Amino acid sequence: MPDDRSHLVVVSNRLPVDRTVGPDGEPTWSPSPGGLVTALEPVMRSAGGAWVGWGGQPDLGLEPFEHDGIRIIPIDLSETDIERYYEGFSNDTLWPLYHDVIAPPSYHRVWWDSYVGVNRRFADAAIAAAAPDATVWVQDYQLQLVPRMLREARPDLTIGFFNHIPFPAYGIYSQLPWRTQIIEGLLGADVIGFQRVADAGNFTRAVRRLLPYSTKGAIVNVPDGDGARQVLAKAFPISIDTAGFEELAQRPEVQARAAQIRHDLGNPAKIMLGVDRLDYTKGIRHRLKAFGELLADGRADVGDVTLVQVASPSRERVETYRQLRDEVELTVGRINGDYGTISHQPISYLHHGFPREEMAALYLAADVMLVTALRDGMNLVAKEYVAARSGDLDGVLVLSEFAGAADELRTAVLINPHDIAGLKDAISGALDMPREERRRRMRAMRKRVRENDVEHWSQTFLDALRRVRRGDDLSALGAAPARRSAGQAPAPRAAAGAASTTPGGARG
Ligand code: GDG
Repeated sequence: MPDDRSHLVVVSNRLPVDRTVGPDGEPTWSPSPGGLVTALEPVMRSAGGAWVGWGGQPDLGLEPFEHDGIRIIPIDLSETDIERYYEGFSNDTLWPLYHDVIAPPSYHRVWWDSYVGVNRRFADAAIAAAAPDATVWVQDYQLQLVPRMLREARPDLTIGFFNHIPFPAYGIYSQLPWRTQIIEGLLGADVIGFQRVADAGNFTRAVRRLLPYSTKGAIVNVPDGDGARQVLAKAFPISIDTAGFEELAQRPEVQARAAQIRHDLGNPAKIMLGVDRLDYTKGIRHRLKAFGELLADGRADVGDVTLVQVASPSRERVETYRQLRDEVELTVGRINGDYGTISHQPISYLHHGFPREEMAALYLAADVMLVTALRDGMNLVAKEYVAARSGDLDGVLVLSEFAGAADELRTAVLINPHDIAGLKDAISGALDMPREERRRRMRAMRKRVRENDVEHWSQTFLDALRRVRRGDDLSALGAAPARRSAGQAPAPRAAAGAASTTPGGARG
């Protein structure tokens, strides 16, 4: 029997494809939208890899299959798994906790038990799919226990983990009843990637607080047999298929569509755009509040400025998300009722997803892009907007400093979304910004998004993984001077063969 195991296996909660059943009752699979898929698909296709993930619906009972050059290995989730592991522990415990408790996290032991069990199933599938000495790249907060499970079963594997969302400061992280198990799960990896330098720092600080392992800069020394192995915990800011997006935005039909959108909105002088999953981390309410006040103050006029808000449906069975939808739609209704005219609505609100071409046309039509996240791992929308505007070097990006993208897109109009007065001034300034300044800012951002595209991101990560595994000198990869909180002692947790803790050092 031929060995169909793969040398590169990606493990993520969702498969990169969505299942739809046609009128003839036959299921078909199409690429699914979303940050992670956008990011990894090109790498996987070129490597002929396997992708382990859930198909998005309960109890599908599917066998592995091939799709567009990628071997798809579906994991079955029952209704109970979805409630406890996915909607519960992943999206109602970890998601709010890791986004700085913007919404209160719920802690339930049955959810945790389900998280452990489902992580085990993903790990087992990856173990079966991986060829000897293969590389397994685990994605995101839903699967933080998988790296250790893989290492215990298959020490031959090279294991990477990438966290797409922020990693919170220890004062917040420490709420988690299972905080040590999660850290131990992650430390099964050779490389743990984060979006921002600050996230990686928060992680290594959590390691020092919870385990008697030494750290040196980005390196964590994890006991392994009689010795220790080095784990690299470092920022690898994710990006987009920049060239693909630039090409899309240059297509004549997409440009024509952008002009049509402006026309259909009643030719306002300025179009502002928000594109988000309908999620409380994205700061949609803050954005609406600022815009509503600008209209109330007479600093924006309904005939002149239109806000297009795309709010893609998300996690609709989680109560916090239902409440958010109600609040957002109430606010949109109020603003449109208060300031709308027969010919103009201040807000064009769209609670559904769009094809990529339409997204690109929206980016091209938007004079001002509003990214007002209260906390966001990266925010690919910000980078897509920049790539779409590479051709005309026009448009203004208003970007929250709480989004990972703010570390790279320094010439955006950076805002604190909690500061409504400051946000109003920033929006007002963006609407009035002179052409030359718009060009200057966009040009600098274009340079950055071209240099760090998704291919660069994945190659840098996979290269770091190879180097750690080979035991290379890691100083070039971020083994900066040791850091430890003043007077901070590691938790007295015995671990046989644990390396000594980092001596003295800077602040935490
Ligand atoms: C997580 C982290 C991190 C959205 N609506 C439609 C659509 N999209 C696409 C966007 C963009 C992606 O989905 C959203 O990515 P974001 O990065 O903005 O946000 P999350 O979904 O929260 O992603 C985030 C990301 O992972 C990657 O690491 O940046 O911080 O939270 O690509 O364009 N695409 C289409 N139609 C839509 O209606 N075609």
